[in-house]
Amino acid sequence: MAPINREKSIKHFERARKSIPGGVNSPARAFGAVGGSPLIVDRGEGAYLYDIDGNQLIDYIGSWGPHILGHQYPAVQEALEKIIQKGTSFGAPTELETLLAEEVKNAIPSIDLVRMVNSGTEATMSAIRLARGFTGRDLIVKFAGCYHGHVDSLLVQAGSGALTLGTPSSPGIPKGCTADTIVLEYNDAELVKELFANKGDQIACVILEPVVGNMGCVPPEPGFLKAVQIECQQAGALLIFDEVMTGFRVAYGGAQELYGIRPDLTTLGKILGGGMPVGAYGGRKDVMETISPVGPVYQAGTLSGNPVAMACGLATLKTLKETNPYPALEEKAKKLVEGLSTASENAGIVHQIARVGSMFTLFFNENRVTNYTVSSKNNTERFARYFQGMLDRGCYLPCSQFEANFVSVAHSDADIEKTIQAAEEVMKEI
Ligand code: KE4
Repeated sequence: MAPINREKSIKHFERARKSIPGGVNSPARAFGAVGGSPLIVDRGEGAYLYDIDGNQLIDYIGSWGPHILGHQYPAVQEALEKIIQKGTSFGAPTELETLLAEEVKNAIPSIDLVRMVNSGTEATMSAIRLARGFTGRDLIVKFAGCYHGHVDSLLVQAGSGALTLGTPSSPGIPKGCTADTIVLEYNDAELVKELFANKGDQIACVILEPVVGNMGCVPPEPGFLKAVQIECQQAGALLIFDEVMTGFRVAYGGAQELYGIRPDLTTLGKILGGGMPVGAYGGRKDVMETISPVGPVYQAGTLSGNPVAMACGLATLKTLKETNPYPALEEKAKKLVEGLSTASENAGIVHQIARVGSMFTLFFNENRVTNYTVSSKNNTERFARYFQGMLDRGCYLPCSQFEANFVSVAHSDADIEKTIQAAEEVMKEI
């Protein structure tokens, strides 16, 4: 079959590289792991992206998570067209911020108070500072393979061995920024218990993705989240669920609704903004009242709670609450991953598939992926061939094996069928 025409994208990307580092405003979009130039997108409509070469692509990235309703969902567009008549930003409180905060509290009962920021990174950075300020402790714990944004203290790669004091995974981060960051293996409750036995009274918080999306989709093993929560509670450390990706995705109340765990703090983003730049952190009243101006822990933001972004997020959350698309999303995503798995099996391709609700990853790996040690053994060369083959058949997947795919309300049965058909062909040639 004829590959899609990428001529204008390739040409424009060369122009972009002359003004923007690597031609992108976020490295995740650069096709670094799959080769070639990224497609330059002209517009999104429903389940589709249209690039500047006029290709229609079934979109399984959804802007890396926000577009659970699909692109240009009518109620969201209407809310945006209405709010823009009033202006864009005032640097003063608006009613919309309160309305969205109330909707977050309604969706996520563990949140008593919530502060809006402008990205998931800002949310996790603020939550970490708050946990340290509230507990008076310095040590923080994260898990290899979990990504929480480009926060200095969280850009840490696990060294060898199980219990590792973090070493920065990027130049520009002083060792002091990560000296108090401990990195453990996800889904290993024994390591968590061992750490808390040794250092529990020094630990400010544990931050984790309750369903990991950033090493590919990795669900928590039974009992893991509860074990972490018990260790935190016994030691007086805070449990932070980073639900930037899972919030309003795997359930309206996020992974904490799905697994019945109430963290002390939750970070949010992506769907919360409906495609506009919004992040948030919230949780226990006594903890959140440590944040300025009520308490001494400082955090601020010029555009935090921006009315345009609030309107977009509020329309998105109201639609999700009123329409409850989750059962249908579950069925649609289940059908898709079953088709992808059958296509892989028919071609004799060793693979694993992990799915929680409408987020999933097809791994080219011989073993079930439960942590980063296993995920790091993914066959990334095969993934690159799979990605390009699917793209040439009009299916736009996340451009890394270490990401999650997202199904939206807008994906039709025909889109799912077309995707499965494409996989049937591609798996035979990779
Ligand atoms: P942002 O700062 O990119 O809004 O959010 C950071 C973040 C925090 N926590 C989790 C669980 C996240 O997944 C993210 C961001 N996710 C990546 C993709 N997996 C965003 C894509 C990108 O960096 O361009």
